[in-house]
Amino acid sequence: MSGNVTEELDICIIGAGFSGLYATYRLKNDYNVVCLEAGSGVGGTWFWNRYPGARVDIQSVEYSYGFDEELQQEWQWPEYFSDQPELERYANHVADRFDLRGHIRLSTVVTHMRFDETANRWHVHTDKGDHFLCRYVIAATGSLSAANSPDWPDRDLFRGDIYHTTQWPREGLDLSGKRVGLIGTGSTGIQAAPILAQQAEHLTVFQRTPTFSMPSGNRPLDRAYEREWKQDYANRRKQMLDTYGASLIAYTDVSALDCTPEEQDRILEEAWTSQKASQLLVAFVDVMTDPAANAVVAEFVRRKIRTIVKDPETAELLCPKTYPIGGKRLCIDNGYYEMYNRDNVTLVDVRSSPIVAYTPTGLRTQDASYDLDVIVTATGFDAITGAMTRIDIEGVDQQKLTDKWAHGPTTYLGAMVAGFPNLFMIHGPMTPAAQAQMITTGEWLVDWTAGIIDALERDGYARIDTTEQAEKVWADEVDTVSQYTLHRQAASWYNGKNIEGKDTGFMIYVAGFPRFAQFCTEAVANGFEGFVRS
Ligand code: N01
Repeated sequence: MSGNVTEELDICIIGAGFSGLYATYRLKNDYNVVCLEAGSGVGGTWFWNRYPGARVDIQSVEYSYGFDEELQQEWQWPEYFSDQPELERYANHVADRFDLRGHIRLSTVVTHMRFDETANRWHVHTDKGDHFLCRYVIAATGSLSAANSPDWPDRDLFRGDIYHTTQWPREGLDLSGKRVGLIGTGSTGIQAAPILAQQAEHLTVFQRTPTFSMPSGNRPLDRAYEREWKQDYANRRKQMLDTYGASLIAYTDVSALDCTPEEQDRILEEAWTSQKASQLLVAFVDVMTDPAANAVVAEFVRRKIRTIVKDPETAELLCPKTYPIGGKRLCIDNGYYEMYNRDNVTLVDVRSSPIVAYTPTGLRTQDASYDLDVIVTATGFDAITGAMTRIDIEGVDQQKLTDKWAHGPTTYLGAMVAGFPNLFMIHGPMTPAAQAQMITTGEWLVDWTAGIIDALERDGYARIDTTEQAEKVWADEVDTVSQYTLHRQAASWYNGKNIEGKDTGFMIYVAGFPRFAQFCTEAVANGFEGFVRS
């Protein structure tokens, strides 16, 4: 933690993804702000995830910024669900349009941070040798930014190339004539697979857990629809924040259990073809709360899989049967199940016979070896906590964040951790995170955080912290609401069970964004309840 201070700042923002960019915009005129970004470009998730097929699963008129009326009126999305290049272009446009670049330091990884209790300053160090002294740190580090690459032995022996989906080469890959192995069938693997199958000589998909997916229905954005949407944009943004997932999909009061089988089928068929991701999960009011209602929807998807996939054995292997639909995040796809009807695609079950090692020519499972030229690991993320715990963070009394979170994150409102003053997280652990549309809720969270900093400045405080008691109250709320849903019944990145040995408990707030925002707003309105200012 040594070295001379290279720069003094009011606020250090970590991450130039969509929340970090907006935080930079929101704070740059009132404070001396620097935004540190590990990537060589802005966009966060949409900078790193450039694998074939990367595309958002929320309509772009929603999944975009609302802070500037001219921007939201002028920007035209070519497609209903934007692909990665378009989202990266948008992030760059925003950085240029709002003069953010002067504040952003690219290719700069924050390595360690230490809080100086006497001066109430954070010392922030980077891999470039910077040593910033800051009054506040805002970690806009993302929920899904720390890649998870299982460490099977003998990786060095493999003579081909290995790519995690977050490390896809910018110039793309020529896969013609190649035998490609894809490990992982979450949202990422499911998006990439159909395109890899088109490009490669052969695609072998290694599946540990089958995933529920529905067709995305992506299409060119209808200009009349866009015009109509934009006529009432500001109001629509407000309405979005009043919905569970900050998205204007069609919610219902109808219980699956009050419908006849024919009615259930009609409603689910509409949801399946709705061209709105997640619509299946809200087709009935009780999909995520009542196991019997959930089973109706899950069985509907399994019937779809069995109808689409011609080989019965492959179809059966693709049918998820061990957890509720929605327990893991519902995927959207562009021809994923149909892909298994191609002659050049093989599905391998690595649940019954796990991958044990790389070999010089591919991969070995417990029972067989597979010859491959390229291995793609779509094995997800050390989610929610990983981006923070990969930074060496030391708070008061030299306590390390990794020690404090050894058995799971503790936070107050997902924003602060007791003993780590003046450090705010955006979309931190125990927030709705990806349960709610992350650009709009990210703007909301940045505004709420900036409001706290503004109030501290106005009222002459130098330090804000939270307490273990407040963390406990919030943990109880997060835990209590999760008991009413079926989310806990799946091993996923929501509870850290996607990674062997990760011990976190349930890390997402699943009672919806409006209730979450109400807690945040009321805490501040009630004299900074749960916070300690000094
Ligand atoms: O990651 P995942 P992801 N051996 O954790 C498998 C968002 N997103 O990158 O299910 C074998 O979901 C793992 O198996 P299992 C979205 O929020 C959005 O796909 O743990 N397999 C699983 O199949 C999403 O939820 C969009 O048994 C192993 C896969 O790898 C989140 O990002 C697009 C393994 C990982 O799936 C994460 O999605 C993409 C092992 N040792 C992502 N370890 C859209 O907007 C892991 N796996 C559309």
